[in-house]
Amino acid sequence: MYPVPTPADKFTFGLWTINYLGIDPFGGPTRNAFDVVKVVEKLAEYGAYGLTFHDDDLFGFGPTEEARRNQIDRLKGAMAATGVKVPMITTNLFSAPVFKDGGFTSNDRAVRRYSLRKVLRNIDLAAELGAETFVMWGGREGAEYDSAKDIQAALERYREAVNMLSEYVIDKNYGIRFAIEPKPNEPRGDILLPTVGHALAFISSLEHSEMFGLNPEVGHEQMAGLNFAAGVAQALYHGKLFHIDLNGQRGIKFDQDLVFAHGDLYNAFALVDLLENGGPNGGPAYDGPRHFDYKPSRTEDEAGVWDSVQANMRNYLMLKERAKAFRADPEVQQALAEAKVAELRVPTLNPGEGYTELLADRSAWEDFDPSVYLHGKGFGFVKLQQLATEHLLGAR
Ligand code: GLT
Ligand code: MN
Ligand code: MN
Repeated sequence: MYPVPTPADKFTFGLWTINYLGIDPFGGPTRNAFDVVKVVEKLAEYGAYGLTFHDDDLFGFGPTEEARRNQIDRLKGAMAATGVKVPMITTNLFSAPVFKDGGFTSNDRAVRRYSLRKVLRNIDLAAELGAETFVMWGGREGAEYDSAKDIQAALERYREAVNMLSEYVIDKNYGIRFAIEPKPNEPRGDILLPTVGHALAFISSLEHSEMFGLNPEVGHEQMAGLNFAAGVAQALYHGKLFHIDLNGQRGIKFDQDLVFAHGDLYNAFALVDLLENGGPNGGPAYDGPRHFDYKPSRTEDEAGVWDSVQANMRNYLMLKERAKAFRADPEVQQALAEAKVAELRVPTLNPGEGYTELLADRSAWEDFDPSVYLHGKGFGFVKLQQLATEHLLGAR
């Protein structure tokens, strides 16, 4: 039996994920979109906590004021009826032709000014719906050709844009934080702020850097061959994991957006273990929404869409159970001790020690025998990984 999700698990879904029509560069839609009220009702039925969306997911690009308000009010009605929350919203600066060279960093200044107005309008909506996080995925902020984009100018324009947005949130007293979502490529040949590391460096340059963090996505780091759980650990280390996009990816290829854990299962296990058990006292290291940003495969009909919604949550909860059992297993505890995993938390220098004391410490050099590390002093990491495998496969 699998565990049953409840709103306390804080599972959220993008409206664009459930309403992905199956369009890819080689073929048109294989499904119709669901009405937002139905999506909210279904999410409530399955035990999810919330829904997220872009402006254009809810009322399309360039709606009349009346159509926009009507959809917002219908969503609010469904939220009130079900208790489903909207903890995050975001703006689409990538679908309409006007954004073909990006929003905040388009070479065309008029497009940049229009983009800022679109985002300001959506920040107001985020505040109206009680969202705490505003995600910025700059899928079109990039280029195909090196000579076509002045990267340093693009970074400066991005910085100018988000500095202004943070001023707006402060002046309006909105209590919203921004989460930048890196992606290496697709739809652009190369995207600005391609990885967690690039985004962290950029954030440190902002005027109100405390208001900016990350919304890393499993597949986006894995598309670049990077270890997602390790990237998330670094984001946590810097206090910058503001939100997270969970999905599945199998290797370095186009962005697959598979169901969470349907890609690199080991890394999904490591990730859930980190989020749930990686805090300073062994508790959760992250308490924000567990947001699924995936695409129900093009092959699925309506039943397949709802199956995939449930699969995301079940996989997370099953991995959470597996990770808990892994941590509680005395053999694992012993293997962790043998592998000296906790020893890395011990500072390398003694309290008050500097290079003078270290240079005087004979045990660190003169009396230290590095030769015993040849054919000895193994760490037993393989044994530990095998224990993880046995827990992951339900053999323990
Ligand atoms: C788009 C993208 C996602 C982002 C969304 C937020 S939009 O679907 O593929 O990774 O999280 O803008
Ligand atoms: Mn993706
Ligand atoms: Mn995403």
